[in-house]
Amino acid sequence: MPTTILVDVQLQRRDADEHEASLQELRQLIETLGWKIAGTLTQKMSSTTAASLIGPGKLEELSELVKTPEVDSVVFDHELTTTQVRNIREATGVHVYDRPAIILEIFHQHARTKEAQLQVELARLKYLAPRERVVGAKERRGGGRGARGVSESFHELERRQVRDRIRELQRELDAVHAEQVERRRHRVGLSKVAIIGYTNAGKSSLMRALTSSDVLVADQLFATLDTTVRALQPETQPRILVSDTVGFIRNLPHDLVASFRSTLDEALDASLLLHVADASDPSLRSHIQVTREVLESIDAGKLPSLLILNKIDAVDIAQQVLLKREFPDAIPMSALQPKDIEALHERLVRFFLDNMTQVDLVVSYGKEAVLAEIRKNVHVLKESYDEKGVCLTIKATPDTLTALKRRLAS
Ligand SMILES: Nc1nc2c(ncn2[C@@H]2O[C@H](COP(=O)(O)OP(=O)(O)OP(=O)(O)O)[C@@H](O)[C@H]2O)c(=O)[nH]1
Ligand SMILES: [Mg+2]
Repeated sequence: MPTTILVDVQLQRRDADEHEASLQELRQLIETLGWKIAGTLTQKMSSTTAASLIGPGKLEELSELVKTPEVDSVVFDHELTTTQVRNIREATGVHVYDRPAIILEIFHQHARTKEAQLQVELARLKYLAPRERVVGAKERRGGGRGARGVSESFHELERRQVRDRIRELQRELDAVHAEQVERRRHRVGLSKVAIIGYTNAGKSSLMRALTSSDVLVADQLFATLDTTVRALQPETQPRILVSDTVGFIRNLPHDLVASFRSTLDEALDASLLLHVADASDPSLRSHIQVTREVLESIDAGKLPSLLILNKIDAVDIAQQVLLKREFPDAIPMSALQPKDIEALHERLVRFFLDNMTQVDLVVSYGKEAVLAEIRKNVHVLKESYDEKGVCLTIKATPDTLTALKRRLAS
């Protein structure tokens, strides 16, 4: 089993509770990977050093610790620069990870679909390749005259290969995305709800319960990487589609956010966001904050959303009262409680009905495909025929109407 030493860098200016929560989360991330933590080295400091983050004395201490035979890496609870990774690796002789690198490793392990695999490879190349490459080139440099020139051309070659591969991955992903956009464009008239929130909040559990599906639920971080879409069950007229997405986490690597943007686009496309938060987690507030920030960063901050305080069964009554006062508009519930699911189901149906307006439209002959879709997915009140086509009176949300008009005009 890969075994690691955790380096806990405590900067004086950091909030103590926040720091403890973040460190605990990093432990959980490492466990999710299936790695063992052989020990923790704590370094309290007022400022970090540019060369190796921690001071030379601590670095020596760390080098001693990694001499334990089974230890093959060190993980820093702090983001490291390329130079720092290189220097620490040189001093210790083992792999060096920081928080973003660990998250990337998990995504790498968990990617199932072709798209997720492409996204992760792209993010890994962008984040890890520069670091690995610097180390690799240095190692090969070796002694002797002339060796330097050889390794540098190696370096150049690798750099070009990485660049080419990034371009190729980008092309493949663009093709996948174009296909998805096309598919979404055709899913006209559907009422869509997206489940989003911090990792391990219970999003997939909620998805399962609302749609009677068997998506993966696991007590680990980033169990879900791909977006799944299913119809709300029992089925409603019109149908409501629910999607489950990748979870958010503090300090999500930027390249990952960019790579997973398309996955989150599914959420952007929804009329309503179900923001799921784990009410029993002491870091509830910062989880809600991080989730809102990520939503802002992908321009989804303005979408209507319902805050779900999930796992309320694991919260004591006194705490529940406080939560109610602090989040008066939120829905306290448990994804594992059938009566809570029923109430949420009703609330979702009501949300769409309340947002619908009644309109008349004519579907000209020859647009049978659109007509079939309207009959399936839109609330039709009246239907008659005249020489222009089929005259319908429907009830639909503004989003649906816009999409429908676009399709009828094309
Ligand atoms: N007590 C309790 N546990 C819950 C509830 N909902 C979910 N869980 C548990 O929380 C853990 C995480 O659930 P998931 O549904 O996989 O969470 P997720 O948000 O999809 O997680 P990721 O996909 O990893 O981001 C599982 O062990 C669930 O059984 C709840 O209402 N109460
Ligand atoms: Mg999940």
